[in-house]
Amino acid sequence: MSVLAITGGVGGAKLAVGLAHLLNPEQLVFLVNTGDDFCHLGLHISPDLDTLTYSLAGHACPTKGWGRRDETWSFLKTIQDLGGPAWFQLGDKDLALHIYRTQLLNEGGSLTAATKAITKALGVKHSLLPCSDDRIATVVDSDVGQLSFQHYFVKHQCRPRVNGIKYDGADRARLNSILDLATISIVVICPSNPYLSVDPILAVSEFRNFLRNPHVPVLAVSPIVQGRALKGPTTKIMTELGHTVNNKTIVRHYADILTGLIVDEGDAKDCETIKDLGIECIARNTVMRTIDDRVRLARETLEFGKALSR
Ligand code: FO1
Repeated sequence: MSVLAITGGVGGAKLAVGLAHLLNPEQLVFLVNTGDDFCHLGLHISPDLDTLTYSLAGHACPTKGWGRRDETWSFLKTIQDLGGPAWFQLGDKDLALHIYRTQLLNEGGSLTAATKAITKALGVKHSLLPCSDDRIATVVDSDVGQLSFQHYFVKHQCRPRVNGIKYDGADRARLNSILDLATISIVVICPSNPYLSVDPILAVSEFRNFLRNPHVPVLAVSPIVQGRALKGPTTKIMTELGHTVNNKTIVRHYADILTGLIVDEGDAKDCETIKDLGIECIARNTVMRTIDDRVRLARETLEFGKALSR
């Protein structure tokens, strides 16, 4: 039996690394958001798959969280000099990955197969599965119109006001066929942005139906710490969608699938309210600054999951 970890970008990848330290590839599978994927300069870019790949391979840029460490920027500088688009920063090493993935896809391979080839080449032993090999595109309905994910997140730096978010293609997308749901004993929702990184995965109907299975505990590590998200636009989007930025909002957001929530120790007072809502709750230090933090929180998450499996 194995643990299935759902993750998006930077925030989720931190816990993912902790889980990968504790569980071997037969015990842990990653299901990764592809709603951020887009075609840029003719290249298929899969940011959340790449963030997780680089994080597990030890190549992630420690300051940005995305892209690679020790990067060079000749390509980007040159395309800027030529008058091309430089708003989406592609380092030279990162660029090679996008070119190679695009080549594999153009040869008829699936995103799953391309990811397998790339993760293997980078020495990643765990299985990183795109949530679907069918197209899913997160679209942000904002006060400046409909924006593709990367235009919202990078080009507009999350400034536009969000009125709604949709996941084009998710209703038709098939769950990754490599994933054998019968082997999953615990599901962990890593602390990624619920609206931008987790919901596209949950929008794949076959998967959301599976998560309603009462025999498989679904745990989430809250991305909210003492009334705010540690990183990214979660706080802003939650507010703009009319919600209070707290753990109760997280519980309500995942209400139909959630078994237990891990809140930060500073929010331990929330556990009583959350238990009254029928969701198990424990408080731990959910701020992951060091690798030891990531491994510790991963261990605490797995212990919580085992306790809920009994
Ligand atoms: N995020 C930015 O804020 N600015 C960038 O220029 C940028 C480039 C980039 C290149 C490759 C890649 O895999 C990710 C990149 N990201 C950038 C992050 C990306 O937009 C986000 O990681 C996800 O899509 C959201 O988690």
